[in-house]
Formats: sequence, structure tokens, C-alpha cells
Amino acid sequence: MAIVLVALGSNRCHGRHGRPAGVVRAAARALAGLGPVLRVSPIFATAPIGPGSRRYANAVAALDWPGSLPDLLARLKGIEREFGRRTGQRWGDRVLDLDILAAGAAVVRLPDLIVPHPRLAERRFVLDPLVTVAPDWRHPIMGRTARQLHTRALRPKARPRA
Ligand code: PH2
Ligand code: MG
Ligand code: MG
Repeated sequence: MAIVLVALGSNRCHGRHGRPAGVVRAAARALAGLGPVLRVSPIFATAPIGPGSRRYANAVAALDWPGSLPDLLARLKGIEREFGRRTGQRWGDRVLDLDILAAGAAVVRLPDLIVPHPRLAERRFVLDPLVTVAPDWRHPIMGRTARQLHTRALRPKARPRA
């Protein structure tokens, strides 16, 4: 594997790292324990999508990861646990969420891991930071760059009709 794009999200405070933005900053430092972190986006404050009740801090990091994607997923879940994440309601409030967004042109469909992330192109809280880190990354299925997906998300009426 090579450059993996990882989404970071938090909408709960942490005893040591404080507010969600502090949690995301600390999580970006924790990612550096897995391999070189080549870029980290600014942290965006975003409204919760789904059943969450509090605002999120979101960011995207580009990680140079030499191993397999399932191994990376296991490591990311380990970091989530270290930050006190408990399994709970799907999309519920969480102290830290680390999702694999994409890994170059890789396409993975396993029961617990789909890459590129299936909802990546619909989510401003992903696309806004993603476009700052990897504007030229091209979605291997949709055939569009992050920049194009972002522009499209800004102009929902311009989407092609089904
Ligand atoms: N993550 C979710 C559900 N909703 N909303 C925002 N704004 N940011 C997130 O990271 C997020 C969400 C499930 O992972
Ligand atoms: Mg998520
Ligand atoms: Mg997740």
C-alpha cells in the first residue's frame, strides 16, 4: 500500500485532549506512530450528519502506510480505543472516529472494509478537508478527482439527473 487518506472526526470531549478539535489534533499525532504523516488538513467545525447531537471537528490526513488496508483498519480501531471510544449506536456521538477514505486507486470490498469509503462523495465534512490534502486524488470508481467531487458537492443542483 502507499498513501492512505484517513478521515478524523470527533464530537465529544476527552479528559486529556479536551474539545473535539484537540482530540483530532492529538489523533493526527497518534497516526504518526503508524507511519509518516505526509499532510494534515486544517480542522473543520461541522454540523452533525445523522443522529449525533453535537458539532464535530473533522480533518483528513495522508498517511504513508506500507502494510495492508485490513491491518491499517485494525490499527486505527486500536487508536480509537486508546482514545476511549466505546462501540455504540451507529453514527452516534463519539470521542474519535478514524475512517479509511481511500488508498490511491485501490478498491476493496470486504465485509467490514469498503474502500473508497462509500459515502465519501456525499459528505462535505469529508470533501472540504480532503480537497486541501489531496485535490488531485482520483476516485477509482467515479473517475473524478477530489477537487471535482468537492465542486460538485458545492453545487448540488449541477448533479447529473438519474
Ligand atoms: N461522522 C459520522 C456521522 N455524522 N457528521 C459530521 N459532521 N462529521 C462526522 O465525522 C460524522 C458525522 C459517522 O462516522
Ligand atoms: Mg465515520
Ligand atoms: Mg468509523
